[in-house]
Amino acid sequence: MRQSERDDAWTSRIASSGPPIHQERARQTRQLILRAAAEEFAANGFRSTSLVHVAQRAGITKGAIYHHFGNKENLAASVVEEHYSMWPSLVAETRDQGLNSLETIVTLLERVATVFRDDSLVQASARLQIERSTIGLPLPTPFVGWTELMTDLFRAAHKDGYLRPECSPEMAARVMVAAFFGIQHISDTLHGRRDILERWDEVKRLVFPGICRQGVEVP
Ligand code: LUB
Repeated sequence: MRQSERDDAWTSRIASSGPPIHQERARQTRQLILRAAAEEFAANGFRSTSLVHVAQRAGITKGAIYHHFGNKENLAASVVEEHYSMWPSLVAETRDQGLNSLETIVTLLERVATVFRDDSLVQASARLQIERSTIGLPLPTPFVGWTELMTDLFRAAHKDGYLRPECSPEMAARVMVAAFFGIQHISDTLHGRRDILERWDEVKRLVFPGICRQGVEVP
């Protein structure tokens, strides 16, 4: 059973029981647990995180965590799933700003860098992805979603004439996802992501000119 089916099975079993107020309370408790677990996973990693500490941080019982998620492995996998579910709304908001195709990419990645700096759920997911072999559950394959999304965005930039002829949207997407993953990982390891926006700015200033047609000004 895929993680998302497992997660849906847990959620639907809880959410479908009882009146709407109970379902809303179940949803809120689930979010509270995910956020508390993300703080613990981001700080201590999968193995060293204890559900007792997650429960204490969330201000609920350990039983409530078992009720919503079953075990620590399922909780970790749900944190990763929750992370990936965050991006579509951020992408949609950025696409709706009326920017051109190149501005949209640059603006989106700057917003993503900010989220990586500030959001413990994203930070926890990035760490759990690195520790994925210790979790023992299927997790979303990293990088695939972002590479597909960036390819789509660079196809628009290619159509608008912003890309060098020798740079395909697929190439641009692979380079940009690799560069972004690298800067967020190094910034996290060395500086707790405090300097991620400065590192992103260097990628923007040095990598984009290598992707864009001569004379295109990178926003
Ligand atoms: C992104 C990470 C960290 C890729 O899975 C992913 O796509 C990612 C690991 O989970 O950075 C760059 C946007």
